[in-house]
Parts: sequence; C-alpha cells; structure tokens
Amino acid sequence: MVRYSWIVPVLLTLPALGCGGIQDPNLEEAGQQGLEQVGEAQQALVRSCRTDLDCNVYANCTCLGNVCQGGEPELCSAPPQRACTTGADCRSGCSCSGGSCKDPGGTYSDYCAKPLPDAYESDDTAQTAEGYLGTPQTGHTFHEATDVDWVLVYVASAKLVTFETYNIQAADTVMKLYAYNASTGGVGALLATQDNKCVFDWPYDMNCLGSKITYNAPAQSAFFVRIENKPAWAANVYSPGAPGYSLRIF
Ligand SMILES: [Ca+2]
Ligand SMILES: [Ca+2]
Ligand SMILES: [Ca+2]
Repeated sequence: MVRYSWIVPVLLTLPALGCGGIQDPNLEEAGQQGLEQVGEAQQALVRSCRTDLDCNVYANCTCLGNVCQGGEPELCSAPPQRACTTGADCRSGCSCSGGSCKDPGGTYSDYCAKPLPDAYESDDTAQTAEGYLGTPQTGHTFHEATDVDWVLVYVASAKLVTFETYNIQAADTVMKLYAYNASTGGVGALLATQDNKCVFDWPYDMNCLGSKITYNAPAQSAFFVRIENKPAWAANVYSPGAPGYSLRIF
C-alpha cells in the first residue's frame, strides 16, 4: 500500500479533462473524432485561388498551389476587409465601423467585403440593360463572380460598328452581340461571340483579354451587348479593385 501513496496527489494535480476525461472508455475513438473535427475546421479555412489577388493581400498571403498561404490560416482564408470611411462606402445592409465594412452585428462578412456595384447596375438582364448614349462607358466592374452586364445601343445610320471592351483591369471579358427584336422589345438572334481581341502571350498584355466585335449594322437598328467575366472563380471580386473594364461602341 505504501508504495502507491504517490498516485493520489499526482491525479489531484492534473487539470480537469471534462466529462469523460481520463475515464473515457474509448480514448482512441474520441481522439480520432477530435482529429476529424480539427481537419474539418482546417479544410473550411482553406481559400482556393488562382492569383495572389484572390487572397487576403493585406495579411501578406500569397497563392501557392491554388491555395492562399503565407500567414495565419484564419487570415489567409478570408477575403480582405473592405475599407471605408462612411457607410456609403459599404454595401446595402453593411455599416462602416473601425474603418472597415461590417455586417449589422458588427462582424466581418464576405458580403460586406465585396466592392459596391458599379454605376451601371443593375444591368444583369436584357430587360435592365443600360443604354449606350454615344460616349464610352468607363468604370464597369464585375462586383460579383456572377455579374454580367447588358448594354443596349441604337444605330441611326448604316455603318460598320465596333463594340469593344478596353482598359481591362484583372478581368477577362467575353462579349456576345445580339440583335434587338423590335417586335418583342427583347433579345433577338445571337450575331457574334468574342473572347480575346488579341493573342494573350508574351509579352503579356491584359488588354488582349478584352473583346472586340465589328458588325455591319443597318440603319435604324439596335443591339444588345452582353459582357461577362470568363473566370468562373469568385476570385478577385474581393480585391481592393474589382475586375473591371470600359466599353466603347463606335
Ligand atoms: Ca457590372
Ligand atoms: Ca451587371
Ligand atoms: Ca477575354
């Protein structure tokens, strides 16, 4: 009996391990479950990427092997917080607090981190297309990964018309040109589709990822132009500058 007298004091000094604790009948199983939970949590923290811009650049995270890495997982998995000075800098339903856009509960959210829609939104359908008024439309953005932009243009006299996206900012536009159906007021035939206006090869010029269509337009005709961002990744809609382009029709 004497030789086991040290056991009780040692047990009393161990930290409490919670319900079950050291008496858990199946420690191995419990440990495995804990490991899986940690794995799931880590998996949820991984943010996939194609470029550094898809990662939280404010936390010095970079895109390595299509995963944001380089700092704390919690930081590199999160999009950068959207900086603001007033609530007007934030999305609807978000507020400006401590210099960044937060949700109504005062915490970070993906939605609040995204940039505001551009001045032409909402223009996601032909029915809500923005009219082209004769001067270039600058400052278009893809504020959401799913954003598409529709523009309606009227051509008074017959001419060879050029439809072009330019000033490409981290975007890769694809343009579709549709006839305007005068009898329905909606979308007519698809006339042309164009991705890159020049070969995107060394020396790399982002503007080659813009699109350009030329079309012989008859007098008093109208056209819908649909522009989308080719990358299907959520990507750099979170970046300080959303993917962007300008549109000119001449
Ligand atoms: Ca847009
Ligand atoms: Ca849009
Ligand atoms: Ca393109």
